[in-house]
Amino acid sequence: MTVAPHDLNTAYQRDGYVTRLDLFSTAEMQTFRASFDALESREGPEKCAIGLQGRHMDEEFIWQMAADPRVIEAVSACMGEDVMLLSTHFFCKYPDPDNKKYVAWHQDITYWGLEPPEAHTAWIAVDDADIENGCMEVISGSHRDGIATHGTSESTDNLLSIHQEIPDDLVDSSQAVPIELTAGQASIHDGQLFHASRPNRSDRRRCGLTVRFIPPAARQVEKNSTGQQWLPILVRGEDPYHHYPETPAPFPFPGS
Ligand SMILES: O=C(O)CCC(=O)C(=O)O
Repeated sequence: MTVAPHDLNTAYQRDGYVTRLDLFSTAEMQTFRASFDALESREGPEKCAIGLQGRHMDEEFIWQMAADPRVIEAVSACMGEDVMLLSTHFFCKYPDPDNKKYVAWHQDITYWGLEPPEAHTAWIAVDDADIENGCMEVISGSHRDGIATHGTSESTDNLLSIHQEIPDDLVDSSQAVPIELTAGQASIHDGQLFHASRPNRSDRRRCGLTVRFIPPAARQVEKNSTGQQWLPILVRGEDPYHHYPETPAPFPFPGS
């Protein structure tokens, strides 16, 4: 991590996100990308677009990315000492000549069923992500304005699980900040931050691994949007709450 933990925390509290964290080297990313490419050939691009969720439990390379000490350290600098890995989810946007598939403005926390409503996401670039191929965009500081009532998009081209969206009149999209990353870099965003992404207008794939984290205090009070119970894994610090069944790490901790 190139930024001191204190500075990372200050920026995160203020803006609701931090970005361009240099986490994985080019060589490490080539290896991870090759593993993703192999998974993609087995599962097919349709599934890979948004259908690979929670696969850190059976694909070791995903666990290695998600639980890497550099990821956990950066996340911990943002959210605190006690960290549970909630889930992982690829957002893989393929070249989209019809300019259709997008992610609507939303706040993650509204559909995860957590109380208190706190979660944090590391978005790790598997491929370079830029404006042309539909990188994530955020509204800086929007995590401080509370939870917005979400509607449902008329279009099923909104890739989100239940097509949720913040209505246009609640988002000043002229203030959107593009989160451009090169492969191996990551951003971290607060679960209450407004974020979205536009269609992939390039001829390049744009794949990112989102890794979701919660503090142990956040218990599940409702099913999440895909109807599941979460099974988070403690990856740093202590869990004094025991809200969840103890779930062991599926593979050895990276670097152990
Ligand atoms: O990768 C994207 O385009 C959107 C990611 C996202 O919505 C999320 O991390 O919750």
